[in-house]
Amino acid sequence: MKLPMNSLEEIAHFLSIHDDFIIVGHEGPDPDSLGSMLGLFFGLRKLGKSCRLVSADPLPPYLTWPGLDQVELLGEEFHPGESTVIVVDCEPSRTGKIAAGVLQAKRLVNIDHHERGRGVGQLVYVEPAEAATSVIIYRLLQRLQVPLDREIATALYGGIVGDTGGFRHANTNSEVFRIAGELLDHGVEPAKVAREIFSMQSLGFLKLLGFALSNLQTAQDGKLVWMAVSHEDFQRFDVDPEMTDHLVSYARMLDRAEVAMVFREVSPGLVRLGLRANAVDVASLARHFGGGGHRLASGATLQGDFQEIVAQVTSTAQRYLLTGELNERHS
Ligand SMILES: [Mn+2]
Repeated sequence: MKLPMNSLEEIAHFLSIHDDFIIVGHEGPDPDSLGSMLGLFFGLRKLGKSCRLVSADPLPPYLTWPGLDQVELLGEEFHPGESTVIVVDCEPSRTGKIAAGVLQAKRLVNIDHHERGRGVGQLVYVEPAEAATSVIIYRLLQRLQVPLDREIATALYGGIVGDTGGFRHANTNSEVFRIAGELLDHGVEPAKVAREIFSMQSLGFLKLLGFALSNLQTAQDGKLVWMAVSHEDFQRFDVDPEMTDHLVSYARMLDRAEVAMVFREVSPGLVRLGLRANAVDVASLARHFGGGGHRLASGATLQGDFQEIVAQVTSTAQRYLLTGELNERHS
């Protein structure tokens, strides 16, 4: 079902007639969230607007894109005052500790590319057909006639590289390459961007990865593969669990894998489930456990005993792979 949505033209017009913005992305910011925030930030600044960047969670330490130092880290105390809040790459409720403040905004704009959940705001543009929110921001800046520069191009290119897995995921299309090509013409250093996103791993993470891989589990002849890392494991390797959502990209390397899952106990009893698939719709699996996301890349957060959650989810996933059916929502 298609919910009412504004046109990009309407979003552009709205941004052009307002002057004071706060841009926020999702909790646990990733390259597309940050790339969208920064691209829009520099673009609106070029139009003479005043603009702030706010995140509820710390930024990935390995990214060195221009403008990241401008991001303010705020929590429950966040209040937008008179500013227009623009939420990018998620729905407003997914902005973490600042969500209550975000939802109090007098004017709220929501720009996203996740499967339509609840786009919320005076203006909503949610287009799941787009590979990255950074692509939507690119189109928006074009409509606003903002010329590209190195700052904007690096941010948007980084966002696209992040969400396409370095132009490898199913969302990679010719349009993505055309836009990326144009961004490269504005001073982006592609090798540096890719290395920062994919290859800057700490020694602790690589050792944790070795541990997690050596305990990899499979079912149905390897069609289903999963990795489970407890809170204790994260502590033992001295790794911040919130910075490890890319573990799933290693699990999915298994040759036969159709669905890959990673369970991370980020704090005692709080489990983040990451799901990836080559063709199977894992968004519905994620929704079954109270989460959401894209058809081939989704996730959920669950609470309870770690081993019980792993057992419950893997058995549901096995049944889902076999029958395509999900039982009633577990509580
Ligand atoms: Mn995204």
